[in-house]
Amino acid sequence: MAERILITGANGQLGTVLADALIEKYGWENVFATDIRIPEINRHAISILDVLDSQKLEEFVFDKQITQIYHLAAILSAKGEQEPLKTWDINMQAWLNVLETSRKLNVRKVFYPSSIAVFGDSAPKNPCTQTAQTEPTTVYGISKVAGENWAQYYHKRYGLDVRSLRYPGVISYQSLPGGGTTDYAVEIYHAAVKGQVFECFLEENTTLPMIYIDDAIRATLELMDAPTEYIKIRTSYNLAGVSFDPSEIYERIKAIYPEFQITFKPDFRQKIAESWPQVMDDSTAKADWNWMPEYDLNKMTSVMIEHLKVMLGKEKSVI
Ligand code: AKB
Repeated sequence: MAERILITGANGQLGTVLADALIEKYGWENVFATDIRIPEINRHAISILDVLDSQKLEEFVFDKQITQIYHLAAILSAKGEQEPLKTWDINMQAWLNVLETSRKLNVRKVFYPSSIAVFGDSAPKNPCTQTAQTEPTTVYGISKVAGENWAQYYHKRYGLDVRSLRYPGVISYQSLPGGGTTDYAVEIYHAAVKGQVFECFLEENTTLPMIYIDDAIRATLELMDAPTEYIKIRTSYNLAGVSFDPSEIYERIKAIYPEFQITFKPDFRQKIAESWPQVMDDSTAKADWNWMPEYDLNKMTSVMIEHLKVMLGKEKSVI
């Protein structure tokens, strides 16, 4: 039987690109990219689906004979702090609806995106190990820890094949992220290509783990394709790409745009960033399902700038 894929939150930074990758792998007729609204640029024929409505979700999964769910809908760390209880409701209830629907309708595989935000001040910063204590400081982080534990519960109790990654900040050119603490590392490239001065909301020496979108998507597909017996962690796997601070990414971009300028105006996101790990230890993912990142800061910067030049109309496509 062919795989039939449901993506929730498909308009988001990860969903936009993951939908392309899944369509390429499984065919457009087998991939259902959904969100709560149709975006201005409708890349994948988005269908409207509010995962908070469990009945609608069940009908959708049943009607379309869904076999795999990628549940990406969530409110991120910085935005979540504006409305903590609403964030908890959305992040948790949607996830419980996905788990329950998957159990009832025998969905074969479920993907849950977790985050470095599950860690707080009690975890080691460099490197942060797979089993480090999870004592998050944000409501987003609290919801992700709870979500990981629910994933493991559904796996142990019902045999549901739920797999999960703790993503670092994702760097992509296809869309702007929204509401995260790591967003500066995408916005800085936009400012450089547009010839603007960049005002950074983190201090210059705030090191955070990041990952280029191609690595993030490949990790997701490789995890989901791995034989079941390889998957030993049923909460969530630490994932690493590249770690840097604002001054390092600025210096890298300045090598390409010597006129580029940055100023620093840290806001409430500084505290969130300081509570997170600086470097992730992803040796368990490497050992269990052969994960290996490909992008370092240099390679990522070149690719980001080449793509953004084309997207922002600064250059004709050579890609
Ligand atoms: C955020 O900054 O909230 C996200 C994340 C690290 O999960 N990018």
